[in-house]
Amino acid sequence: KLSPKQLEALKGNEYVEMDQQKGFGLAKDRHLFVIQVESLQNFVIGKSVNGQEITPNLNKLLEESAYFSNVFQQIGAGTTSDAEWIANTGLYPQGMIPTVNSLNGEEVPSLPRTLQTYGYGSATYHADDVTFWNRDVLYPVLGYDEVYSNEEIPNIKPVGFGPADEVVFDFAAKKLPKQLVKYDRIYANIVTVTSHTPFVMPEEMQHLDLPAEYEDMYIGNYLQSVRYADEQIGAFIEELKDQGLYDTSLIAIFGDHSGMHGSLVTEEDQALIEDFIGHPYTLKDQFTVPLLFTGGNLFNGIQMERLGGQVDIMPTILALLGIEHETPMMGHNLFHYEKNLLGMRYYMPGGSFIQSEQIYKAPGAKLPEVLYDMKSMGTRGKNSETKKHIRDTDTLLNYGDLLLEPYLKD
Ligand code: GP9
Repeated sequence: KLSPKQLEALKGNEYVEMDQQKGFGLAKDRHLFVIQVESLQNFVIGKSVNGQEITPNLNKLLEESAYFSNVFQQIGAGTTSDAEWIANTGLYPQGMIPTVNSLNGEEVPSLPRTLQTYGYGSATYHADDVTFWNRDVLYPVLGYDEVYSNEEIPNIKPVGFGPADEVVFDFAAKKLPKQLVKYDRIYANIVTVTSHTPFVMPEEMQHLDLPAEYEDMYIGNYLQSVRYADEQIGAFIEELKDQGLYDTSLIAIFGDHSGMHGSLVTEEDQALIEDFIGHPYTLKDQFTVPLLFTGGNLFNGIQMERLGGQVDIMPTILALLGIEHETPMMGHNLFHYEKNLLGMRYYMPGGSFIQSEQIYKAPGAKLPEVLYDMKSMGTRGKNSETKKHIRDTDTLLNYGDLLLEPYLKD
C-alpha cells in the first residue's frame, strides 16, 4: 500500500488527475465506436511498399481525425485482453499475469458502465470463443449489455481464430438499427483478430502486390494482414456513413500491441522493415501503436506527437463525450496534456518506462536493465534524473496496483 506521503506526492500528478478541460464535450451525445485492431503498429501508417499504401483507408481517415502518433502499448502477459481491460477501465493491467486470469468477478467502474448512466447501450464483438482470455469473466466485469463471440457471429470466411474481420464488421453493422431503437445511444466495441500472428492470409484477402523479396516473409505476411484489416475498417466507416451514423458518432481506433517482435522476425524481415520506414527498427517502433479519434465534422486532420499510452484512451474518450467518471483512472485526456512532466509510461510489470527522452527496460529474470536514448535509440548511462524516473515509476505502479486490488482474487 502507498504511504500517506506517497499519496500526497501523487496529487497534482498529470498521470493521476485527469483534467478534462481540453476537448471536453466536443463529441457530446454522439454514439461511440471503439475499434481495437489486432497487432496494428504505428510504423505502417502513411507508409508504402512498391508504390502501394499499406493502410490507405486509415491514411484517408487521418484527414478527418485527431491522430496520436506517439502512443505506447501498455499490455502485460494478457496481451489483447489486457488492451481490452486498459481501454475500458483506464487502469493498468496486472502485468506478469494476464489480468483476466485474476478477476474476482467484482463489477469495475468501466467505460460501458459509465456510459450506461448516460443512456448508452453497449455491445462488444470478437470472433473467437468467449472463454479465450476468460472473456466470459471479463465482459460481465466490464458490464457490456450485449456480447457477441463466435457463438453468434457466423463462422464464414474463417481465418485463424474464427470468422474474418469483414464478417464481424458486417455482423456489428447489422445489429445497429435494432440497437438504435433499444438505446438512446450506442457504444460498440469491435476487437479485430484476423491480423494475428502468423499473419498468413488466403490469397483472395491479399490486397498488396508485394515485391518478390517479401514472399513468404513474416513482414510480408504481416503487411498483407494489416492491409486486409485496413480495408475492413474502411468498409465499416462507409457503412456508418450509409446508415447516417458517421456524423453522429465518435470513433476511436487503436492498435492492441505489436506484431513484429520476437524470434519470428528474422534479420531479413528487419532489413525489409527498415527499408520502407527509412530508419532502424527499434523498440520504440515496436511499442508504438496508432491511436486516432474521428467522426463527421470533429477533427481536421491534426497529428499530435505528444507522448501517450493506452491507459489514456478511456479518459480521452470520456472527455470528448463530455462525461465525468467518478472513480480514478491512471490515464488522462490526451488533448489536455501537452507536456508530460514525468514523461513516463508503464510498459512492463517490472518497472520499465517510456519517457520523452528515453526508454528504460527494467532488468528481467535473465536480462540486465537497458536505457535507450529516445532519439538515437542508442544505449546510454543512467543519471540522477533517470534514477528518479525509476523510483517514480515504482510509485505509480504501486498506485496502479492499489486501484486494481478490489477486482482481483486474493
Ligand atoms: C484471441 C485473440 C488473440 O481471442 O484476441 O489474442 P492475442 O494472442 O493477440 O493476445
